Amino acid sequence: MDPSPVFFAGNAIAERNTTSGSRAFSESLYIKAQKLSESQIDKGMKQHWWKEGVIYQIYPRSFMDSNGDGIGDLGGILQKLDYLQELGIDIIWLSPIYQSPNDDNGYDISDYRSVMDEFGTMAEFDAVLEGIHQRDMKLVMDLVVNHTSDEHHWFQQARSSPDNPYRDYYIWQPEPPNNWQSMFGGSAWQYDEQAGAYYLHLFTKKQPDLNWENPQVRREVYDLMRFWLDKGVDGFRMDVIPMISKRLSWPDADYSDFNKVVEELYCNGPRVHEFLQEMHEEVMAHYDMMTVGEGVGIPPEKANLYVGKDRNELDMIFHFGHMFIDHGPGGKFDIVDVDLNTFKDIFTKWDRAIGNDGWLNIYLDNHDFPRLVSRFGNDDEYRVESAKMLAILLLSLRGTPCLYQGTEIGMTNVAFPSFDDYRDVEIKNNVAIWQKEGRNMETMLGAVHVQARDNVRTPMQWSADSQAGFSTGSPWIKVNPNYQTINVEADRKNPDSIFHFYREMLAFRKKHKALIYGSYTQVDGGRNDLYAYRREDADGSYLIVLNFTDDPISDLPVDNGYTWLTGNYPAPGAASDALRPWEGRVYRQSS
Ligand code: TEU
Ligand code: CA
Repeated sequence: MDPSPVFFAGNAIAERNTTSGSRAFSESLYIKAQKLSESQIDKGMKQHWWKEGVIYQIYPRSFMDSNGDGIGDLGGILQKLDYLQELGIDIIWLSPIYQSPNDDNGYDISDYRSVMDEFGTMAEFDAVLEGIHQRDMKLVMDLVVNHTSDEHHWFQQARSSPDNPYRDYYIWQPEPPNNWQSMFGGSAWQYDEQAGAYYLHLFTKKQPDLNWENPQVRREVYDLMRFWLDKGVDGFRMDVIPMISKRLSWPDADYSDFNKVVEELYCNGPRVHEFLQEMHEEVMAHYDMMTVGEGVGIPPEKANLYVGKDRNELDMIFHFGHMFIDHGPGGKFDIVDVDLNTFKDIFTKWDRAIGNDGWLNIYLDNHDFPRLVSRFGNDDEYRVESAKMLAILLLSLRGTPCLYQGTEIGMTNVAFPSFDDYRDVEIKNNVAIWQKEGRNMETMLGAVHVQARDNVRTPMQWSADSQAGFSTGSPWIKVNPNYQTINVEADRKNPDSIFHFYREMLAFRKKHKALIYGSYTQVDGGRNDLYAYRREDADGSYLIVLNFTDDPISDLPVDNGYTWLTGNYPAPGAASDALRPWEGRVYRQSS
């Protein structure tokens, strides 16, 4: 009997797991203490700062407002660098801060070499960079070069005439050559009056795709990368990088499976590896830097083509398996139920696919997806416990962890009562489409509560003061009403808080290198309530057990050979004591 209970189906409608239906525990899966032999340890596993460091993502617009205009800015980031150092992170990834008309909050760039006015000045950027380096942290910038803003001077020139030297920077067609839809809904082809032609935009119509076939475009990109690297930045997160090479025969798409379209038509185009290798030779090879590709549309079996150690392309990617996990055939607002095994299988499959050849980034949320505690935990009764348990997961899988602002205090999704409270262009576009199609808008609002990107874009909750201490003015998007209980000030004061747990776990990870370089083996035997895995290297064998339910789990096959090292509850009386709701433990097995 295996009822496959629903693990999650969005926060509001989740039917929580119970342990009652779970499969009997298979003891044999807990392999007895066995140190890996010398030959099993990959001597070629190179050590790097970007494997050992932990990344913290800042979404500047929502992080901290220093001048009361309601918009987060560089001055605000500068004020909070001590806070980030106290937390114990190593690398900051800054979502775009470049000049932008903000159709997509900075992911539509009109000038790659200047700072958005709302965010401050280049002098302030330099101060932030210096402040980060003084604190022994690194800075990774967002590189958004699949597309620009339509307000970029390249596009302005390009549309002005067919003979303009910039014309060929973009992708023009006399008629839409296929049925492609943009990632945000609606046709991916837009007619431009001035140009008298259609251009391709895989995102909003204010984000025309660049034509990477043009070597001049590629040179421009390499130049702007060098501009920031020469200033001293330590690397790039590369936005939708698998999309840069297009399939020039423009095949039609079959939208009965949107994810398949993304993988097989929008991403992994014929020249993507050639372009990345050229970029590596021109740029990456000349700096001590890191790159992380947004690996949208990359299936596990293709991952090492991007990150394999001899490929000279990227250092690591973010994979999307668990981010698209609850997307139905109709996309993200067509939500499907998921069970825990599907979730675990994704990590196990990816770890195996990467092996010792490449490297992965591990993340459970970011500026595009719901809050991890609302999605994978229980953001109600067990918010604190489940947020801490997910911290253990995030910091003990094999790969460089990335945490998103607010995760360290267990910020949750928000459920605004009206579409008018939402700011994201994705929601606005979809609302227009749904209304036209006469769909039930109440149902859609429910789906938005679960999936909206604005769930993670509400202002960072610094204190219980007005506007959560984010701004003295009126924020560009409303604060989550739960800020009076969930905020940094409260968490810093409370030694049992999520914030302090993150600090401890970050330090713990640094001390136990097997959690960084050790092998990963899933050992829970496919139970629907528990996620268990080992991390092992020559120095030790660690067992991580994570309870994903509101109920205790009592049949843990852990004996005297296991020592509890850390977890999100006080130490158990005996190592084999039942796991409490949403409890996570890290054991070391004596040899
Ligand atoms: O996201 C690309 C992407 O494919 C998805 O994460 C997408 O935003 C999501 O599925 C929509 O629900 C990147 C950025 O992270 C995102 O913020 C930008 O909007 C997008 O590219 C365009 O630059
Ligand atoms: Ca501001």
